[in-house]
Formats: sequence, structure tokens, C-alpha cells
Amino acid sequence: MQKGKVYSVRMRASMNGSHEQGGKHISGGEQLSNYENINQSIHYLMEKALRHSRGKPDFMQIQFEAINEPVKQISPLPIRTHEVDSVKEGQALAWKLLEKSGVPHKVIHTVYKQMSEYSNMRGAILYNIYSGERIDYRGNKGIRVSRMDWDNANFQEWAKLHQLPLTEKVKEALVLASKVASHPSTIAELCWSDDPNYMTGYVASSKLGYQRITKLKEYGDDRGCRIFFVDNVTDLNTYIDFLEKQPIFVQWEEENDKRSN
Ligand code: WAQ
Ligand code: MG
Repeated sequence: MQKGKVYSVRMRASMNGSHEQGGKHISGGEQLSNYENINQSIHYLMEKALRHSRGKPDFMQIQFEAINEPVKQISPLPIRTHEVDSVKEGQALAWKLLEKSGVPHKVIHTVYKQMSEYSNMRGAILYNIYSGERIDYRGNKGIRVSRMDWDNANFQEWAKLHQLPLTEKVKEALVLASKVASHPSTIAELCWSDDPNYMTGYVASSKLGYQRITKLKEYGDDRGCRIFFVDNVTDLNTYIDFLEKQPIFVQWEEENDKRSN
């Protein structure tokens, strides 16, 4: 995949009109592909949106573009799964892990209070960890992290060794979290799915790795969450540019994994 030109392939789909018309966000997705696999990537993303548990889209946009910047390679974050019995227990743990990663208690409190305002996002919300203020100015759209992927065979090897489900969902979430955490200005990420049947979420940071929590919301709830807690960045546009534009491949080397454990 890394030989020759690399293409970014992106999809977004919504219901009751496009996102711009205020439609409900159904699905989004991003992959990196070589020219020969563009067809396959588009097909995968189209299927993802057409069979989505959030509903049937009536708007979909799929686009691809060649990437001219060199692709950076990073390792997946170390992973751990916490089995919890209730949302309450899961949320308390998430809160604790955010604090451990360096997000002040007061800021987490503020963010949780504002969370219900953001239930139809297709991107992530950025918060400054000192002021507790939202800093991305992107309204309901948020920031969509893009241009990242993980070779499927390498992911499957990794997932087998860690006894994790071989699902695209885990792969996509870990790719995103690893990219976001690889930037020194990211202090932590908090996430759970907007898919009504998927309750597992995570807290991720370069300090603690990818900490899965099996219950962060109730079954049937279609309100998702994706928040990046960010240090004082001197140039916000450069940070956002990294999230949206820096091409990243996740690559797992068994050797490195053994050394870090
Ligand atoms: N960039 C920024 N925000 C995104 C992106 C992206 N590429 N993709 C999704 N989001 C935001 C958006 O607001 C969604 O509503 C929200 O995140 C949830 O997205 O078992 O599936 O794709 O280890 O539904 C985590 C646990 C699953 C996986 C997360 O998120 C596991 C998930 P979803
Ligand atoms: Mg979703």
C-alpha cells in the first residue's frame, strides 16, 4: 500500500437531508488506498453507510483525492479492556482515567454538563484543558479526523494476539485514537459510539494508551461522544490541520510490543 501514490477516500451519509440541511448524521468513514484499491474502499464505505444501525441515509457523499504529503507511520496505542457492570461504573472510570491523563476535574465537569448539546455531531469537539472552553469553532460539524488507516492483515495479527474482536469498529477507533494521541498537544480523548447497539467506548491518551470501557452508555441510545482535550496550542490551525490532513499509517511490529509490555 505504501508504494506509489496514496489516496484519501472519504464518506459521509445522513438522513432527512444532507448535513448542511440539518439532516441526522448516519455514518462517516475514511480510508487510505492505493489506486488499485480505490474501488474496494468506496464499496466498503458505501456498504458501511447503507447498512447502518442509525437508519437509512437519503444523502451520501463519497470522494477520493491523491495525497501529496509523505505518509507517517506510527504504532497502535497499547490497549486494555475494563469490564464494567453499569454505565455509572463505566462513566466513573472514564472520569478517573481522564484525570489521570492530565485533564483537571473542573474541566471534565464543565464538559459533561455541556455534552447533551452535541448529540448530532459527525466530528469531534476540542476543549482546552486549562480554560475548559471549546476551541474548535466548528459548530455541529466538529473536526473530522481523516487520512489514516491500518493494513488489515497487520491489524488482524495484532487483534488475534491481544484477543480482541477482529472488527472494523475496533480498528477504526484505535487508528483514530493512535493518530490523535500521537500529537503532543493532545492530552486525552473521550469517546463512545453513536451506534445505538454499541456501548463500548474508551479514554485514550499517550500516557495511558487506549483504555476500553465496556459500558459507557445504555443500549439503544444513539447519542455518541468524541472529545479531544487539548493543551495550550500556540497555533490551533496547525493542530487542526494535523488532525484533518496529516496522512498516517498505523503499523504494528510484534517486537516493539514485547518491549513495551
Ligand atoms: N473524526 C472525528 N470525529 C469522529 C470521527 C472522525 N473520523 N468519526 C466519528 N467521530 C465522532 C462523531 O461525532 C460520531 O458521532 C462519534 O465520534 C462516534 O463515532 O470496541 O464507533 O464511529 O474498542 O460511532 C469505540 C469503541 C467505538 C471501539 C467508537 O464511534 C472498541 C465508534 P463512531
Ligand atoms: Mg457511528
